[in-house]
Amino acid sequence: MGNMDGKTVEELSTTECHQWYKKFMTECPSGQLTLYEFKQFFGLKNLSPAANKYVEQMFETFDFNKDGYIDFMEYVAALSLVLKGKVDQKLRWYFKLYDVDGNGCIDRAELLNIIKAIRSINRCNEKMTAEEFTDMVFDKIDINGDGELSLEEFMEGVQKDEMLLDILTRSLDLTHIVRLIQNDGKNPHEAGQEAQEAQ
Ligand SMILES: [Ca+2]
Ligand SMILES: [Ca+2]
Ligand SMILES: [Ca+2]
Repeated sequence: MGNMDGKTVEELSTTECHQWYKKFMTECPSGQLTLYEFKQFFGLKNLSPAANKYVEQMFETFDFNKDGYIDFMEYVAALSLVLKGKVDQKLRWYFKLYDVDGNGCIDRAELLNIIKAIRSINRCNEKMTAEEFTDMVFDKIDINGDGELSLEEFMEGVQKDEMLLDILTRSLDLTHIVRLIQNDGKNPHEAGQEAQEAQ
């Protein structure tokens, strides 16, 4: 679980639920979060086109009933999955998130765009370029070598590889958001830096 705060991962207590509700209703009094509000909620500004697309895709996977809004139940379901879900539940969800065109496979272009988007959102400096990283992932887990990752290849490959699992988990690290909710308005950039230093 990498740098996740142990306590918040374990259990979604009533207090936490209440804090999340407060945060949700403060940011979104109508109770229905639009894409625009979603970006504000998560403090996402001045995104690159790739990052923007990633956030839109994330919004769509959180919008379970596909009505174009995230309501409080969807918000709680999404946060619970991200914070408390079992590895295979999360991986299924990542797969859906990464398979942008929804054809049941992740191809190279989809993965590359996602990696670029994640990097621009997290503003992290990695040793490998996004292209090198994508090549490495395909070398490792595209077992039949057809240039696409099936759900099976993705689930098995990532679970067997601690490094990939760690990177994917970090790509959706909501630690700073949880802190923001708990601390009621602490600067997300400070929390983000702490998370990076802890690595
Ligand atoms: Ca909805
Ligand atoms: Ca696809
Ligand atoms: Ca394949």
